[in-house]
Amino acid sequence: MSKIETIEAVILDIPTIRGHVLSMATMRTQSAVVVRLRFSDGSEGLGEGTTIGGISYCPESPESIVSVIESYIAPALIGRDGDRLNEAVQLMAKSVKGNFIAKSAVEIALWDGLGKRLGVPVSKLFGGAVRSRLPAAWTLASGNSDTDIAEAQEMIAAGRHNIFKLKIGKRAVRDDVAHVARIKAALGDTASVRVDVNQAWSLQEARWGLKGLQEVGCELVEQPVAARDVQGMTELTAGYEIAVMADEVLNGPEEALQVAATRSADVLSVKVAQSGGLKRASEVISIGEAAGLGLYGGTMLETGLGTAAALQLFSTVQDLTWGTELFGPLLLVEDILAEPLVYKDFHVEIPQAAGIGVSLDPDKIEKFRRNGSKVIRATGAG
Ligand code: MUC
Ligand code: MG
Repeated sequence: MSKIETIEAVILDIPTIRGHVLSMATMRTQSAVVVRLRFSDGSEGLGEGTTIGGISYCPESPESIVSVIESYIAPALIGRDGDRLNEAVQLMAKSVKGNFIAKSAVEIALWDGLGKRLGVPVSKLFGGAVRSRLPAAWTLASGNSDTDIAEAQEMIAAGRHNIFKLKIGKRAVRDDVAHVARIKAALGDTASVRVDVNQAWSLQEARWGLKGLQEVGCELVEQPVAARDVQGMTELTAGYEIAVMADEVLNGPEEALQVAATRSADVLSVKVAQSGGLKRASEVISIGEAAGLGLYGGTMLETGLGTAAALQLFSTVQDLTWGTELFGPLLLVEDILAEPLVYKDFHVEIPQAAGIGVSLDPDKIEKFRRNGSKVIRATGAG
């Protein structure tokens, strides 16, 4: 038995390399919640739960993630057997509704601990990796077309990325389409260009948007309308050739099933945090595969820690049709890993060590720890 003895959660505020302009917020800092579980046999597990733009992306915030872990998840889990991972995950689900990112952070740490105790990478616990690296897209979101073009050209020349996701939805639809057209024309066939609207368009705006985007050679549009507008997403998916991807609507297998049943997307953006953990994300993948939908490895712009966890799962997927966007650590001025993830030849490599395969640099944790953000040593009844 490997009893869960302590659960610590800390917020790190890490500046981004440039402003990241999204339809709902401009990020200049990423606030990541890092979780550490300690077990009675001396083993440890690390996890991360991160959202985007404070609380503007979804109902969870860095502060709520810490508070839910401290006040509700830790008391429910402390004293439980970390080797009985499913039991711990079911207990979390029973004690906490929603709050998928908080639960995911702890669930990742449970998998990391289990993998380390067994001496195998987490990918093995999901049946084994089928590849050792994955394509990684980069997001162009400087807010300026010329800057975005220069940035994309540098990325291509450096062999880092040749798939680009453009963040749009802040300007008028016509201006956004012109912005995408300029970038696609400058990059030509050397790159794949996609967009993410982050729910900003009405259905009527989206009809114009999708028509314009497919005419200028954009391949995919992510969450063009509100997550709750299932009917609108179904109409857009059927009405245009451009691929439509579901993102914010997906909080795990339940919504994946709804997307499949309503044909309200061509592609699922699988996000570990948004799904509520690695296991639920794997269920989203299975539903997508069974329904014949395309799959994409999404990100919540995690540090190298959360990114490594996602890599473990995504490395086991047979056909990740649209690749991944696991570039989170590269958007940060400094990552927090002892050994950074390796990005080369337009791919990111899957860490091979036990657990999620990475360890933290303690100096970086100290450097970016939010002022007044204490290390939580939660205790509770066993
Ligand atoms: C999102 O909505 O997909 C992913 C990449 C990026 O730049 O923002 C995220 C969030
Ligand atoms: Mg998105």
